[in-house]
Amino acid sequence: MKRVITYGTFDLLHYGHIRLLKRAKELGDYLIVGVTADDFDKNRGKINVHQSLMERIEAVKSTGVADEIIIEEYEGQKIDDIRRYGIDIFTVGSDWEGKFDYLREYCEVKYLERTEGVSSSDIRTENRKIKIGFIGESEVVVKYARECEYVNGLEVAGTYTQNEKLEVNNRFLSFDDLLDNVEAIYLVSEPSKHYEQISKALFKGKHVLCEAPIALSVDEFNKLYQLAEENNCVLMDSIKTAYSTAFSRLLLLAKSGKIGKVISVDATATSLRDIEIEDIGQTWNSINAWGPTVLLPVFQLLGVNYNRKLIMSKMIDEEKSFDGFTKIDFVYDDAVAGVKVGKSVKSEGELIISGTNGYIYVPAPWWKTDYFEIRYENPTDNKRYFYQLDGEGIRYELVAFAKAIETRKSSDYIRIKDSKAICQVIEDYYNRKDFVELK
Ligand code: C2G
Repeated sequence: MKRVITYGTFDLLHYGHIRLLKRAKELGDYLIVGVTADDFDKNRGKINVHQSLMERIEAVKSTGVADEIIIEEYEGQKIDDIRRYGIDIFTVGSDWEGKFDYLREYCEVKYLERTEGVSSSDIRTENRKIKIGFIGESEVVVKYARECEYVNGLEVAGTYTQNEKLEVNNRFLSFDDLLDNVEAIYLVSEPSKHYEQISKALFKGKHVLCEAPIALSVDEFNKLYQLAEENNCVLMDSIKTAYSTAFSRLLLLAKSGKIGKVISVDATATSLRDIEIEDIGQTWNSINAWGPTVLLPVFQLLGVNYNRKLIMSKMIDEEKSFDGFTKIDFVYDDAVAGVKVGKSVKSEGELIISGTNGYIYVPAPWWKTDYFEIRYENPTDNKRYFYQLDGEGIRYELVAFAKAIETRKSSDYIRIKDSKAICQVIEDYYNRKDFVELK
């Protein structure tokens, strides 16, 4: 009996895939199909896969062509599989011509002609790309626009910035002009402008991805969400850390009891900058620049219903509410949290989640990490975790935004209640509620 194996993502199964599977089967008597695991695809840069592993497996199964389906989870697995299943022929489409010649050492390798004119990418975007525009004064807009290149469903229309020094393609002369030429925007303007700009965009039916915080008060936040709903638009907080694989995995591990019961979450993020007094008002203060990021693990692990908090700030400019450093302590029924942010104070940018059995340690800069450790009393029990992180998580965030637009369903990486709780902390900071000023 001749045994054949083939691999693929098989996202949104189409005629091209089915033709390949049928021809693969005809090469022998028994066909094994390896369907790629989500992580495997993410690691090899396939970030736009629409269907889950289970959906893709079901689709392959429903063709009735495969005799057996396996999951492809790691690099190098093909050699293992060929040996394990006693494979005679390995086959894939001609788009891989030459790439798997190294397998000839283990079995016969055949490239089958790819079916022209059909691809998952085309089906995904229905031949349509979402036009996105960028608004903001910092280098961040350039970074985001660049990351869009990795996201199939998005097309950069241009940027509106008052910063002459930014090197951007296709500069729009006004905010309105930009809005009229796009379907969605990414906003990284100074937070005091968010409310007005987001309202304007939503009124015109444009989807918004906004660098957190979305608004400076809960009232404004609620109004914006209502407006988004009325206009059938997506409104999403942009906190790139939420989309990093390492970060979402460590949350899952902490929630599944790997370190016992979580008792304390401590997060620090600082970026020391020379802050010119005349720039204050244009520049993000510490709480806006870093607050949403450090608050994310606190709210995602301990929830948003804390009993008490204390905000302690060292001001650079009292009148403009510009903090050079802020520390916030939270008290929950059964746990505590502490966050530190700073633009005129430097500290170790680490995240530590302390539990009754051990702790999770994420080294600086934890907000863009691909690595963390779980540490125990007995160091031989310690475990290290490594993950791929492309583009600081920005491209995964853009994929989530594009997906949210297509499905009109907000992504669940950052829950609305977390976004709202972040706005509440920032509102309290501005209102000097639960607040102590350091002299
Ligand atoms: N295919 C095809 N014609 C198309 C599209 C795809 O013949 N129009 C083939 C591909 O060449 C591949 C299979 O269908 O053999 C599955 O395609 P994908 O889902 O795109 O998977 P791919 O990324 O090619 O994964 O380890 C993974 C494998 O190496 C291949």
